[in-house]
Amino acid sequence: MTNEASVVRAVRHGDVQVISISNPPVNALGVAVRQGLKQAIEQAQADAGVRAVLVVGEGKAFIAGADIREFGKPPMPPSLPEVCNQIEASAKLVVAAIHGPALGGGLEVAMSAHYRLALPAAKLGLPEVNLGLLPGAGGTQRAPRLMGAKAAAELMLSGKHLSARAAQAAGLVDRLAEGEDPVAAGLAYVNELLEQGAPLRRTRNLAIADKAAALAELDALQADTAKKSRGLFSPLKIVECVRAAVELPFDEGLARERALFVECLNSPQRAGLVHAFFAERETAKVPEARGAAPRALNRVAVIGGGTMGAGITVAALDAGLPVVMIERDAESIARGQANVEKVYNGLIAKGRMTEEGKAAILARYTPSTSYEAIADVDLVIEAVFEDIEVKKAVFQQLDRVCKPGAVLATNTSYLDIDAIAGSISRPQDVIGLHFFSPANIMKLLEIVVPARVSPDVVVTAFELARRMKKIPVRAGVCDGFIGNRILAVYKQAADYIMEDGASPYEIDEAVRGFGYPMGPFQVTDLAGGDIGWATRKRRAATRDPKARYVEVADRICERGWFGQKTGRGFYLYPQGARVGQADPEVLAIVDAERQKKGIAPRKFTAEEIMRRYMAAMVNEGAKVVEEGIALRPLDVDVTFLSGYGFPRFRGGPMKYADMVGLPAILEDIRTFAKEDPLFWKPAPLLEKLVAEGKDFASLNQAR
Ligand code: 3H9
Repeated sequence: MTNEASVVRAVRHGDVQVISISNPPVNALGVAVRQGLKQAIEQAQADAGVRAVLVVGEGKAFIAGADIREFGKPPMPPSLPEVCNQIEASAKLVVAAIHGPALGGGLEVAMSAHYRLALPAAKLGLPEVNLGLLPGAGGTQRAPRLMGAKAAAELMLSGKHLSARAAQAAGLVDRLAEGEDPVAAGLAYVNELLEQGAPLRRTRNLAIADKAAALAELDALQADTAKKSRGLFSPLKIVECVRAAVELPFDEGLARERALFVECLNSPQRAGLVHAFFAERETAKVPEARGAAPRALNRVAVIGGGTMGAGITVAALDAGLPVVMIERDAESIARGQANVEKVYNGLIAKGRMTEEGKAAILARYTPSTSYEAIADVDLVIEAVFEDIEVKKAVFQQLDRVCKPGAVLATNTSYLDIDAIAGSISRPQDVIGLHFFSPANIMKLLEIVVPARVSPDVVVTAFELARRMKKIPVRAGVCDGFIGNRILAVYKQAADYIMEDGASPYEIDEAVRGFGYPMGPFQVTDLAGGDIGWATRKRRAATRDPKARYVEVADRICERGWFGQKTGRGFYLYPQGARVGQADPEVLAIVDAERQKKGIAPRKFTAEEIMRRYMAAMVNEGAKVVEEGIALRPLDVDVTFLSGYGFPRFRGGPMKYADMVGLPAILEDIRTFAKEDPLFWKPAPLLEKLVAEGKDFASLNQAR
């Protein structure tokens, strides 16, 4: 248990009281820190020998904000707004010296000080919006007074971090200093201010210039935010708070902020977003990380220069790694190189990269048609055609040329990695690295752990993810791993809903209404219907003949309608349009399929569609956890948040299920099972949790 004595220290340097916060890892403002700060400020007021106060953070951060772990628990005094007001009201000069992140409540503390100094590594921001919140300790009232209403609102709406220099230009910081020691730089600044007889400049007393213009700018921002915030609750509340800062006296503005903050705090979106924040940091905590260290990771190779191989190559180059790309012949490697260059040329066209920048990156890129060129690399990622025999042939080559200890990874999205590993002499070095397309952009990396892999190979894969700034999720071997396996099931549910009466357009609309950027049929059209068609044909022989099979997509593919690239799929894309139009011929195909099976179509509301869609997703998610394919429910959540467009404010499918309540989800599944008991088989884990009165969160402790 922390106590205020250890997390906040007050040390006199002459007549300056240095209050330092020491609450690793990021000096979050938990109850002990708030108590400690309050006490230290009170002591400084009472001590006649103290002329000024300097607030600093120890370690890497100034203060990263409120302690996010306290949200949703009963509030414990003093509140942060109270502490901020007390700092601002200090009768002695207060200066904040910022040398690292000063985020959210951390910046609110700094804005309550009378002056702010920033060192080069400072990062200032009000990122509460990312957690479904707004700055709730006076930030919405003080930031507009320091930097202007529009700039303050934009900072809060974007959640962006400003560098020391940018923060000074914006008016948040009064002085820049060199170095890394906030105490030394801070003391010099405090003494200078004392010498000058600088006034106690309280932010609350600063005026906002030209209120009419500020309000007009906020009107425009409000309209823009309403359009862009896609179902998010807190962005419009942020604009409302900044409006209050312009229109109302400071204390009334604070009261308004408090009321709206509490609304945000109590919203399910806050619970979902905070879950997402922590879940993304938990996924790297895997059993293999205990006791194993990563292998060397200085040079990598990518086998294959297609879309996936080129995307992975770019991701590795962007991470600063030298990359050898292997293709089978001169023509293919030229195409591979062109695929890589296309990415950088796109950046140059957008003005986000220079020709020199591109040349510097490509200096680390070596194209080759000879496997001998990868004899000394530390890690190889195979990204060739999705066929087990083709992949095994590549791994034979890798086994032959790679140095002992090289990590041999496959980017397969569903093939049996145990079988690939078993086909060579070093199964302990084989792992799955399932990137998502476009691999240089998409954050998710499924790290697929076969039975015989050595723990240090798993740890090396996580290290690669860290360097590539990917979000890694550990998955076990099965058809589709975590993401594609669950996707296949809810996609099937969507097909059933379609055949039973909803149009693909109604289903897509319901899914978008839930918060997804696109519905499942739009995704099929974007990815290309031929991909799923090929998979369905391959699996036809092994499909359970008793399982319901919807043929609509096959009828569409048989006509050569593969989606956007062919101008029509489930939707019509006239003249290469990116947004599809409803197609009466597709509806006729759906109708014909229904008639063939004797299905009388019925109406589905958006809510009914989503209940089925989500029940299918959650049920399969539970099976994936139960089988150990995902370590914890949170790994399923992160997979869908970062790889499948699941709305972040809902926290992921398993968090969503917890919020709806597992008994309700199970009841839905049992009801649907009356129509189709084969498809709607409740996951035993779900039944067990309901019987025990538990939720998925109870399984989220690191395993
Ligand atoms: C707020 O302030 C509300 C107020 O306006 C109003 C109040 C009334 N609390 O990210 P990392 C943990 S809302 C608790 O891996 P990095 C994190 O979970 C807050 N814990 O490091 C991890 O723990 P573990 C507004 C926190 O160097 C460890 O610290 N502030 C908090 O890549 C290291 O984190 C924000 O939204 C926290 N506030 O990045 C800032 N922050 O080791 C959120 C971090 O057990 N934080 N942890 O897994 C960040 O953006 C990044 O953590 C930061 C460091 C940039 C600071």
